[in-house]
Amino acid sequence: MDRLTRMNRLTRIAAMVTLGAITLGLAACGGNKEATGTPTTAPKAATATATATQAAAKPVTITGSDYAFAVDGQAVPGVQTITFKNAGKEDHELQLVSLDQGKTLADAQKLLATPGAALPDWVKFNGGAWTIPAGTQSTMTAKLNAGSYILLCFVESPDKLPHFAKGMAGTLEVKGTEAKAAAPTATLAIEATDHAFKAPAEAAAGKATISLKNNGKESHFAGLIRVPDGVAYETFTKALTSPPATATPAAASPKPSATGSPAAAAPAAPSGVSGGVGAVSAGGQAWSTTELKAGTYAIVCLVPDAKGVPHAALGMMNKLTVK
Ligand SMILES: [Cu+2]
Repeated sequence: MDRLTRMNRLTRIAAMVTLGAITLGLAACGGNKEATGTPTTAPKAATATATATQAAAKPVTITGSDYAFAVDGQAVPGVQTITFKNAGKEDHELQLVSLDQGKTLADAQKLLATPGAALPDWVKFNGGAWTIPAGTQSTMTAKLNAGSYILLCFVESPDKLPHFAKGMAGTLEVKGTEAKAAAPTATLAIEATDHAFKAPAEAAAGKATISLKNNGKESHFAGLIRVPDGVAYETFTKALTSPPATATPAAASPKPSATGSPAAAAPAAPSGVSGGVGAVSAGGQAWSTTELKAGTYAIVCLVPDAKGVPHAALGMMNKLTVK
């Protein structure tokens, strides 16, 4: 439970804290006017050019390690699918963020200097690949405009430092000829409101294509966490949504046994994170594929409200049975 508690804690770190920690430049932001050939090109030739560009477009893979993002390939405007690989030893996620209204890193830093500030309209969450375990991979799909995006990992290390503060804050430049790819067909379609999920209660084991449509006014994500075999869903989710103040004594309560019982060494247990769709701003939609195995999962949103309470504790937590 300890890692889940940590995940819970990290969500209390508002997004503005994250953005303020980014030390990369956004000079290229919005400067991606791509030369797509001569404007006088006949429509027929333009189509041929677009086709050739798409055929030549290299699939985008973003690899997360401890602690950095490495981007391979070129993301283009339109429906873009990105493979996310976790090559590290810790859990990692890939969250896409953009700054609207001409805002820059300096604006984000000003936001950081205002503790407890509400998330402003100009910070947009564009979906992502929610947390996956070391050595695994997933995909994320989102409709992207040309421009500069920020890549973040909110996962917290045992030392309590979030990964974005350790180097997992990068950029993704989206440019070039718009892709004509269609949006994925979801096998697990989820809709979010403030604060509830409308989601299927069952899913088939294997590759799931998850869609998250945000019909709320706040930002939401849909993370999948597998409940450990032998643990009741209610027990698991209660621990997940318990405030750290109560979770900490509970976690510390088992007395260390003389034999060093593995049961007491919960922090070493897998967190159960199984992918899902990263945070999406109000009105947005994004997709992600992940592998599900038979068992019970919790679909959760751990985005904090204005008081720091994770949405899961407000009702954004659904049981999903996979068989
Ligand atoms: Cu939420």
